[in-house]
Amino acid sequence: MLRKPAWAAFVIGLLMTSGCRFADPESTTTWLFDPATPIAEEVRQNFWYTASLIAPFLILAEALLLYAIFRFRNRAGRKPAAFHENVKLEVFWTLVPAITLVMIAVPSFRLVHKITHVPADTELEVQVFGHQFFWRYEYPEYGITLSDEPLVLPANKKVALTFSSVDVIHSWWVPAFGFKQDANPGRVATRWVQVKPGYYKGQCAELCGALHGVMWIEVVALPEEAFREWVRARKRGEAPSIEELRAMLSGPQVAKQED
Ligand SMILES: [Cu+2]
Repeated sequence: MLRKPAWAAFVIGLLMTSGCRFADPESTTTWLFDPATPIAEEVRQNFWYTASLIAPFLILAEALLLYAIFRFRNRAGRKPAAFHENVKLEVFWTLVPAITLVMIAVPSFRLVHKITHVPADTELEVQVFGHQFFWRYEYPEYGITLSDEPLVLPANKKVALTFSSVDVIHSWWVPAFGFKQDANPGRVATRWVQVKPGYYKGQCAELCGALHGVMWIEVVALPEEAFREWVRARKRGEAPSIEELRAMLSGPQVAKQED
């Protein structure tokens, strides 16, 4: 049985992990519940695939452990078993996990390759810079800069994102996009997204200083026409608020796509 402090830690842990999602309806979106990109969909598939391959080992090992504890427990007059080696059994329990690991590794590496290799047909590039303690986004094509503002993306289009930092290491993490990318000073990493229309939340995932905890990330993926409208507004020097951006999400464009 768990002792009191262990129970307390267990319950607090449960509350903390559930709080991550359920305490705040506006909380960070996740790859498991609301994957927003093809990559995130595949990450979720890969998770269930891997979990289903691993689960039998967990269940079998725990069942055998319980069986051994009860079946072979010490009783008066019992002698401990004294046999050594069982080649057949050892070959079996080496080969089966080895094959399983290969079955997990092959699709996992394929997926990592897909995440890290930007397809040739991206339609836009956005440069992401980490700052203590906000994010800056540059759209070289449009001459637009967003500082400490939500990232605005064209929905359903492939967009290349480059990550870098002007000071310390940050990490750009919108869980619903299925990847987490460090933003390193002096280095550029490239990833890509193709986001469903919507509003997504994330957070800096690399402890970067005193205000790391408030280094939120907000992304609004606008349908094509709304995105063009936003670009025009931005070029006129306007800066639509997050409320206005989210209102643009529920325009006729979105309704059309849901048909
Ligand atoms: Cu940071």
